[in-house]
This record gives sequence, C-alpha cells and structure tokens, in this order.
Amino acid sequence: MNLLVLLLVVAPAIAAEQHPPAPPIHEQTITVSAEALAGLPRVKVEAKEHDNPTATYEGVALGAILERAGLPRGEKLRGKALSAIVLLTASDGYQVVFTLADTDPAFTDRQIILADRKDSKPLPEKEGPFRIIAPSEKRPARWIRNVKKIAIKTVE
Ligand SMILES: Nc1nc2c(c(=O)[nH]1)N[C@H]1C(S)=C(S)[C@@H](COP(=O)(O)O)O[C@H]1N2
Ligand SMILES: [Mo]
Repeated sequence: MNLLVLLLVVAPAIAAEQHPPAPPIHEQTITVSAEALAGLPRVKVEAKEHDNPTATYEGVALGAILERAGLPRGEKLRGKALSAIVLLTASDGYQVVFTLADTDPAFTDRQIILADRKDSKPLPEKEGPFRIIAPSEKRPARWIRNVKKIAIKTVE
C-alpha cells in the first residue's frame, strides 16, 4: 500500500472516530406556560431597557427549557444542531430568533432568560405573563413580550 492509499483509507476512519455522527434535532414547538418553567433552576438578572430604570427580572434560562425538551447541549451540540434555530412567537405576532447554540452556557456566558417576574412581582400585563430578557444585548428588540411559543427548527 502506498502512502496515498493509506491516507485515503485511514484518514476518514480517524475523522469518524473524532466526530461520530451528531444526533438528529427533534423539531418541536413548546407552548410557553407555567409548566414549561416548573422545577427548573431560577435565575435573576438585572436589565435596563431604553430609558427605563434598571429592573430585576426572574425566570429560568431558555436553554434549560430546551435541554429538558431533549435538545443537545455542550459536546453533543454539533453538526446539524449548529444550524438549529429557536423561533419565539408572541401574542401580537412579533417573532424573534436565537440560535440553539446561543442558549447553551457551554458556548456563551450571555444569558437568555424566560422571565415570569419583574421586581419581585408577576410581569405586568404589557410584558407578560412571559418575556425573554437578554441583558447583554444593547438593544432590547429581542426581549420579546407576551411570548407564547418556542419552536425549534432546522434550516436547510
Ligand atoms: N411581543 C412583542 N415584543 C416586543 C416588541 C413587540 O413589538 N412585540 N418590540 C420589541 C422592541 S423593538 C423593543 S425595543 C422592546 C421594547 O419595546 P417597547 O419600547 O415598545 O416596550 O420590546 C421588544 N419586544
Ligand atoms: Mo425597538
């Protein structure tokens, strides 16, 4: 066997060893409700929107909801999962997208919270009952109010 043949045979085998096939993404839609948050670790963040005073929002990490729904995290978030998107829809039809990797603390320290409380009270009607808060984002345009659905989709 010459060197070229050896490389052609062995290199793909080594590559497969290091990168076993990524698990498929289970496309699904989660209805946002108290049950979707129940039992998950509570997170508190301080966030400032436009000229409003800084508020304390409390809820759960969006990533924790997705993890409980069976979506891959950390080392398993590979391959096709890196093109998976998290599409959030509000009662007024407003929609925003994050990527699945954006929601994983193995990838980023930037938090994305699904909040149900603001300054120790349920969210005001204009914002709630559930709102996304991403304190590290300088514009609050993805802090979608009245969020109703979380859809996980893969893009072609
Ligand atoms: N459901 C919903 N959430 C929303 C929006 C919206 O139109 N609908 N606007 C976004 C934008 S553009 C901003 S800047 C912030 C704050 O919007 P407000 O200033 O109208 O409260 O909410 C975000 N969340
Ligand atoms: Mo905005």
